[in-house]
Amino acid sequence: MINLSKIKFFFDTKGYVIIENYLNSDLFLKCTKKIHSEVNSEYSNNLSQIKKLGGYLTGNLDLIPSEDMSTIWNEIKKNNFKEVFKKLLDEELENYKVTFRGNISLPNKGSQFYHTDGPIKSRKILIGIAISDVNKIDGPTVIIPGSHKKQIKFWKFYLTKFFKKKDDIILKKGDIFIRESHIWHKGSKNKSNKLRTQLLFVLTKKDNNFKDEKKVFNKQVKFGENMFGTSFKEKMREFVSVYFSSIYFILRFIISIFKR
Ligand SMILES: O=C(O)CCC(=O)C(=O)O
Ligand SMILES: [Fe+2]
Repeated sequence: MINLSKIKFFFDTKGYVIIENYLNSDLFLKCTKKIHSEVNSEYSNNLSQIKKLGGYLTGNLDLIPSEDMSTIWNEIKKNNFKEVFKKLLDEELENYKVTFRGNISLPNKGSQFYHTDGPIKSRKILIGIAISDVNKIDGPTVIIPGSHKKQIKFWKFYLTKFFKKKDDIILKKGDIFIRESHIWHKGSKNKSNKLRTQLLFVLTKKDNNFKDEKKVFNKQVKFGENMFGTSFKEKMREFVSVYFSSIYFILRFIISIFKR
């Protein structure tokens, strides 16, 4: 039994929570096995295309979903997720729309700068699913607990970051990891020789124009760009961020001082 009050307290204080062994059905295991093998075969068969994607130099790429993600979403919902969501947010799950995504961190790469995935005012809830265990060497997501409580600029965040506690999100297959999108976090370096794949369900509040359209999926999962685009300008930006990271950092630091 999940202790809902305990996870609610954790979520409110830290801005994230892990619910252990939430998914363990045969259907979940079957889908994750399939996604796992598709990600691996895509990486070995299509590496030349993957190398062209924005995010490849950093080593953290987007996962473009297949229908299996929809099956996994149904498994989550079957497991009383409505109640968990209501407890955490005091809102109805039906009032949120879901987008399927994921993050693939490449072997010996994947280290990002700390960032948020959006401003506090456009609150989104992200549900990450480990499709295999994620230990310290596999490039876990790193979270700054409590940093969801107020909006803070890049320069201010980095000035105080060294004093802050960092939580590595270590996961076992089937754990779910729920977080606020505006919390400070990053993908850390994947020091293993395997791809680290995390599925992501992004929940956004439905607006008045919301229409429930049928989703069209790829036959199997694919890699997509992440954080950086694929244009020449974006490639240059990513190149500087990876190979001249201090220059990139200083520029971002200065720009953020003047940004409203
Ligand atoms: O892969 C991860 O652990 C985090 C990735 C991430 O935060 C992002 O791409 O925005
Ligand atoms: Fe992020």
